[in-house]
Amino acid sequence: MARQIVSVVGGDELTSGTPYASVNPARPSQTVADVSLTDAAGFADACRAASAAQREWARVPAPVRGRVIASIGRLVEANTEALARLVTEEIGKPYAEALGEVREIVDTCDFFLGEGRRLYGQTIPSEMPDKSLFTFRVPVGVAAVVTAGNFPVAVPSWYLVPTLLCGNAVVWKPAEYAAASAHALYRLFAAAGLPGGVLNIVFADGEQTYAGLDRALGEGTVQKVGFTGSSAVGRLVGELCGRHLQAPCLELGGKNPMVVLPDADLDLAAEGALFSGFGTAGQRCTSLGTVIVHEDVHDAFLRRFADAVRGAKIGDPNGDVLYGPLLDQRFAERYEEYLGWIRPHHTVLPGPVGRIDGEGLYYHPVIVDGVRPDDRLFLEETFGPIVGVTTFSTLDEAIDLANRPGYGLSSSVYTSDPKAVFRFREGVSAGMVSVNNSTSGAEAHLPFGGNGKSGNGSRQSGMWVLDQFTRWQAMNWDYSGRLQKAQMDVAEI
Ligand code: UN1
Repeated sequence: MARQIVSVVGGDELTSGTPYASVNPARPSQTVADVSLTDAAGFADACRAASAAQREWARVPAPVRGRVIASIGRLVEANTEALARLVTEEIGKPYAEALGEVREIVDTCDFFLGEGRRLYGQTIPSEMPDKSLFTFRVPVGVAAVVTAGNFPVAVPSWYLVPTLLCGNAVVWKPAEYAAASAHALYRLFAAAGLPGGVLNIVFADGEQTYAGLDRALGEGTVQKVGFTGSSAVGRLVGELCGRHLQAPCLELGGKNPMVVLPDADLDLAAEGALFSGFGTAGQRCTSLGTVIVHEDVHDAFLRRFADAVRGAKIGDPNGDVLYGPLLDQRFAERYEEYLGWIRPHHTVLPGPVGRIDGEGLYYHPVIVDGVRPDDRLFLEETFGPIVGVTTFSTLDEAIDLANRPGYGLSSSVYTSDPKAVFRFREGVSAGMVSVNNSTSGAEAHLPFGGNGKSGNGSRQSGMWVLDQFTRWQAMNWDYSGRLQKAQMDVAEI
């Protein structure tokens, strides 16, 4: 029987709402969860509940909040297999990758539990005697976190863990098609002893979420928005936040390039292209978009890449496969539109294009050789198992091509020349650069994020995320007993 999933606000379940079925994309006739979606008013209520709970949570000493994070990590670790199985069932992610995703939550908890004993401020010298200056990190208040379903538990943890650690309350709106996985993670967080109202989970469709967020921002019950999803929706979220004078944390799409220089290990490059282009069925924001390969090694690389793709196993995500089905029907439909961007000047490898016969949302892997810089396939994110290939003759040209689509999330360069590595790093607009490695596979303690159409420059993960979910407060303390005026009473020597 399918699970019944409802929003939880201030510790209470919201039982009424619009029904939505989250299905198994490997067998869409199987419902994984019957979800009840709330509306804009429900979303705004959750933000009010979070606001009411936040002040008390912020007064819990940060090291004690760190212990709660430690408990979350232990609970997640103890439930690794069950959570990974559920992720596989609900979004079709291969089980081995789903295990890795759960591991990433534990890594994130491991990193931040100690931060509860740091969260440092500073002492700063004053320009006047008998006066001291200090800085403190203060929680922003309530964070509204809206996440995608391709990483239904790891990427949300990148927000939830540091945000809660810093003393904020959270309203989390996960993707509906990954509701059961999100709800399972929520329950583990709640079981670790978070007071009611500090973490709220709300299921709602995109339109109601947007309207609810608008209302909450207007009421002053949300101080920071975190959004992971498409560049198109990220723009709407950014505009909405801008109207309320807020800068959101945006983690958006990518058209991530892989540059293969003539001295590259071509076997390694082909293996990297296979994993970063087709792993997770190309549905990571860090997935490879286009291989930009030097003209002298194009044929030799393409042969290896096509052979690797031909040998890839696609199928039941519980088995040993490179990838399983696409996430959900709506992604399959959108992906079929992107396949329409293939043009007569393209060469398609290794074989058939489109849906694989059968019930699940399985698609053939596609390499498109000969993409040109003005092709849609070169310029736009496709979020599916399709990778373009184009050529270059100089490194400057390769860097230009890498930056042309205007995203700037991840990138990779294959070469054995350190000079080329550093020139590439300096020239590429991406927030992340891999050397002789996949575009995907970021680790939980490095800054993660992009520029341009990939985001507004905010970074998640590691200590950098603290600047998103805390604000600096400056304090000065004059113990001279006189009114010392800054700039006017500077001490003389
Ligand atoms: C995403 O696709 O939204 O770097 C995040 C990676 C993962 C995270 C991807 N650790 O591939």
